[in-house]
Amino acid sequence: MIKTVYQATLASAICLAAMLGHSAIASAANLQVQLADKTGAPLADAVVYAVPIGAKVPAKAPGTAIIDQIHRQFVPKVTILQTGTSVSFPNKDNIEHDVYSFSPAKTFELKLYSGIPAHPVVFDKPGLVVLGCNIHDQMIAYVMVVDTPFFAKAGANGVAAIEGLPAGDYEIKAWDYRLPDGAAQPTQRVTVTTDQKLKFALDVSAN
Ligand SMILES: [Cu+2]
Repeated sequence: MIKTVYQATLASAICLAAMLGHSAIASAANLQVQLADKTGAPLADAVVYAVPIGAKVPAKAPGTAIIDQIHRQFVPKVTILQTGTSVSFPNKDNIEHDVYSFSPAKTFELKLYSGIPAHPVVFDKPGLVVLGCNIHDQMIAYVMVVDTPFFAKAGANGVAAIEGLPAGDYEIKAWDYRLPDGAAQPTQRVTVTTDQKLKFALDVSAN
């Protein structure tokens, strides 16, 4: 008798899990993207983003991000964020730094400063923004500004995971700072219904 009740409970628990699993799949999926060069070596810090085709990008309040200056380097070197995001640039060194960009997507300069600037910089247009410091030539950072909340950056293993994608069609676009200037942006079209994996082999050799 006890065993029968246990089995019935187990069966309904499995059924419930299946139902929950099904609804989770119907509402959102995860896309795991492997980013590598043409030899198959992983591209750490490569970025990827998903642009819905024939569907509106869900509204999202503009977020915030931080790009530090530590030991005369921008940290992180690569940032991907959604249009409208405010970025602060804390200087954690005991020397002054400057932050400038000549990129059309965001042209600005934070003149030599210490500490944290009073106002963050709002990245209000999509595109690639390249940052420098006019004192330290080796300081360089990249900000990829995208018109979608669905994006990710690869870890050391070259894997980037875009989470919570509603089912639908997407253009998946990849970018890596090692790509030659003006290179066509690698793009793949996918139909997302459930969790899936994708690979990009980027031709960074010409750089
Ligand atoms: Cu500097």
